[in-house]
Amino acid sequence: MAEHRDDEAPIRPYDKPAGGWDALKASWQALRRQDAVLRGPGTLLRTNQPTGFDCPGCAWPDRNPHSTFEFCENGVKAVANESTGKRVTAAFFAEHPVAWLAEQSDEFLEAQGRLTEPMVYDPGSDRYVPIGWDAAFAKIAAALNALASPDEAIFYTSGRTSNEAAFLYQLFVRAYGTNNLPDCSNMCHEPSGVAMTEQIGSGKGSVTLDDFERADAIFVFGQNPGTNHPRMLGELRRAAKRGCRIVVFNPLRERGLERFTDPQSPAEMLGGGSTAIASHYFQPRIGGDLAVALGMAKVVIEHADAESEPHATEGAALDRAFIAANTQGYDDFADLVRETAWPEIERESGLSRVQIAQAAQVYLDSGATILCWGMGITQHRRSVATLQTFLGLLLLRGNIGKPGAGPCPVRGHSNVQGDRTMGIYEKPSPTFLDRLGAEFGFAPPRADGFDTIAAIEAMRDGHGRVFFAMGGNFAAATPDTALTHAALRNCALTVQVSTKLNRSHVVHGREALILPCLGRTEIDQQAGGLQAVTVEDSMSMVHLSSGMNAPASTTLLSEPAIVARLAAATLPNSGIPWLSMIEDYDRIRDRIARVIPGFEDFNARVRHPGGFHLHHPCRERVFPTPSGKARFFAHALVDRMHSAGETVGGASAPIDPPATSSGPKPLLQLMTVRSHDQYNTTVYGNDDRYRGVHGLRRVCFISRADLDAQGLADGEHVDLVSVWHDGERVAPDFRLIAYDIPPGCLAAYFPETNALVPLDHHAERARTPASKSIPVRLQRRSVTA
Ligand SMILES: Nc1nc2c(c(=O)[nH]1)N[C@H]1C(S)=C(S)[C@@H](COP(=O)(O)OP(=O)(O)OC[C@H]3O[C@@H](n4cnc5c(=O)[nH]c(N)nc54)[C@H](O)[C@@H]3O)O[C@H]1N2
Ligand SMILES: Nc1nc2c(c(=O)[nH]1)N[C@H]1C(S)=C(S)[C@@H](COP(=O)(O)OP(=O)(O)OC[C@H]3O[C@@H](n4cnc5c(=O)[nH]c(N)nc54)[C@H](O)[C@@H]3O)O[C@H]1N2
Ligand SMILES: [Mo]
Repeated sequence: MAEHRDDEAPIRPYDKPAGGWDALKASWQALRRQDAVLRGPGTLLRTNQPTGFDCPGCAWPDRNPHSTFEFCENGVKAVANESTGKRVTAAFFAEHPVAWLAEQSDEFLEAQGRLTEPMVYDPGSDRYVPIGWDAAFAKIAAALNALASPDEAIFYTSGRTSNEAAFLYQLFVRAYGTNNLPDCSNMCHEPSGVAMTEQIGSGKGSVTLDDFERADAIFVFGQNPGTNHPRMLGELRRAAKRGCRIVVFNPLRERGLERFTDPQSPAEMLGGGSTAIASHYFQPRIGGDLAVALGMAKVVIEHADAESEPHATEGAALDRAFIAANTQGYDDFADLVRETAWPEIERESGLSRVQIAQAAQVYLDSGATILCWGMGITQHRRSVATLQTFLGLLLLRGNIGKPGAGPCPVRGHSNVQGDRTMGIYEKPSPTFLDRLGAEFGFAPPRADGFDTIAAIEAMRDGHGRVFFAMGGNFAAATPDTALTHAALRNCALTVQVSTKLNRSHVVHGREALILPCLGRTEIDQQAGGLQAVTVEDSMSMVHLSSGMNAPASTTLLSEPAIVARLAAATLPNSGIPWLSMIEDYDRIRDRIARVIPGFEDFNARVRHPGGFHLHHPCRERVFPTPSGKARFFAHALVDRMHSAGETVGGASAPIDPPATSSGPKPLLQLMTVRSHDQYNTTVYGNDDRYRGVHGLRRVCFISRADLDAQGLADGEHVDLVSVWHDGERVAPDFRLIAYDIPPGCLAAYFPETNALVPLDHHAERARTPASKSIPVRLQRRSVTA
């Protein structure tokens, strides 16, 4: 990439609040870059409105469906990128061989604009060439029907797919005969689902935006909303203004969690004011959160043990009535917490006892507490244990099923939660399969399918032979890049349903197809008239989304139409009325209403302004676990079975790094995070404004102490080398930035660093790649740029 001279100062600490005029300016630039200026503002005014489309940015809910447009810089970037005026045509593909495209950056591929017609790979010329839709579907159908078993096919989903497309897609996949439905959730909030389902009987967060107005304290663990959920800052700002305590745990001081100027507030914008967000900001070590939660629980239980009248409720440390009536496992949890020693907690968390006691005091003083988390918690080896300890902390004081309180996993993709609700899941429940089979008159397969990691292994080993992706960018989002690319290339056929060109089109199987589809912002016209789709946000609100831009090309099909036509071609005798269902999406919704509990009378209810809230039993303190109670889980801080070989990162560390290959310097722990100018694998630009980085992405944040200890200098270039039992992996040439980050910890951006994440380094039980705890050493580059 282009290197900057020092006088251009690529590193310029940002001393302003998040948001403000800079956010407006960045949005305007994003629109201009995409030639989206003319259509942009009109398009934006319809974002997250009752008659518009759901923002393809993130899954944070909309405050008020009747309010005016809620501004969000990164929502603007997402919309601008989709409604770009640029086009990738057949002429573009004729000009550029795939080998050449493969050498271009992710940013270049994205910047070419919207895909316009179906293309098929021609090995003779090493180019993508046009193919008609019918021929494309016939080709995929033939490949699927030629497999020895349906389990040799893999059907990935990214979380932008609408409920209607997702429902049809999983129906097709199961009617075809497999549960191989990995999705982006496998790399994202899977541990949240695993932890909470076992613990409270539901994998979804229980809070709504109303609760944000009523909480006394909000804890934010491992999340960077200033960049990834900007509209959440509006909520946190309102809460802070009314005196709610906001306690942040993050190894980095993320600006959005410190100070925010709300672009919605004329007073702040014109008066140059801002609002302090966090009342308390703690910087634990990467992977230190299990220790933090155990430490906070220890303070709470110590208070309870010292109470003279343990049955008094007013001001009591524990909600004993709730614990007795609604939970099980308290005694074991409390014993474990009492046994866990402070020196151990301090060492693993990287925080002092005094700091943890401060946080615990906020918790004890609060009558209603929300606990939010993001990828800083889930993408670790022991994320399920950490989350179950978070939930235990909430249960201690009855902070679930009461106003202003509860767990709040902050989801990523705008419909990732809805896709799961619709059955995009490799481990479907028997009840779901029974209902699906009964509605459509077939016997769904019962064996669990592949998750993302198993899918990569299957392709590598030759028993995953057809890979079909409904959106996303599998080749760039997944871990262990070299291995994953080889696995994809090992497929007989890869198919990508996409809006934009990306890495997954140039890392392909022996045969390959690109199927371009409509985006959220676009008009979806079917035989039965204009169609709307539905989505479910991070707080279980289901609502309509209807595009209003003209499609990027007249050849595009909607995702539901692509699924239906592929299904009709592949399964001509299924008896399922695929093509009739897509004439009018109400017909799909009628089926959803009959198969999925909570969607009764779907078509009528979703047409109420703002949609409807899916019932969450835990809000009424009904816990659909086998025992009917919420469960405490006692997870020891140091997993003694696995602790012998630990060298970095304590509780979330790898279990068996080699003793010899790391040399004399201790390994550091790398977290891979998003910059302000990217949407997952889509790189909008090379700035990370709030962290003070300009024009660079290959950077690595490091503490001064580690620079000294490693004998390296600020600005020096290194290779990042991850150290694992099966060998080393290298990501070359990162510029070191001296930064306020705890010693032993490093941060760099993904996807550039995905090459470093070993496929078998993942969350226990949930199997989410441990992309936030990669053991690395730094290798000085002999020639620095
Ligand atoms: N603009 C924009 N919006 C997005 C996305 C995007 O890429 N761009 N992606 C979408 C998706 S799919 C998702 S899942 C979400 C992701 O949103 P986030 O969950 O905010 O994702 P990350 O950028 O990975 O940030 C993780 C944060 O956790 C911190 N962290 C890392 N390790 C630890 C740890 O061990 N402990 C603690 N306490 N903190 C830690 C990091 O410093 C960082 O602040 O955003 C969604 N929204
Ligand atoms: N190291 C590391 N790796 C990570 C993460 C991390 O923090 N660190 N985060 C993980 C997380 S949380 C997630 S969710 C995954 C994301 O994994 P994915 O969801 O697979 O990746 P995205 O980058 O969101 O996908 C972008 C592509 O989606 C396509 N697209 C956009 N809109 C649409 C649409 O409306 N329809 C269709 N069909 N296609 C569309 C475009 O072609 C675009 O190129 O990455 C994971 N990978
Ligand atoms: Mo995600």
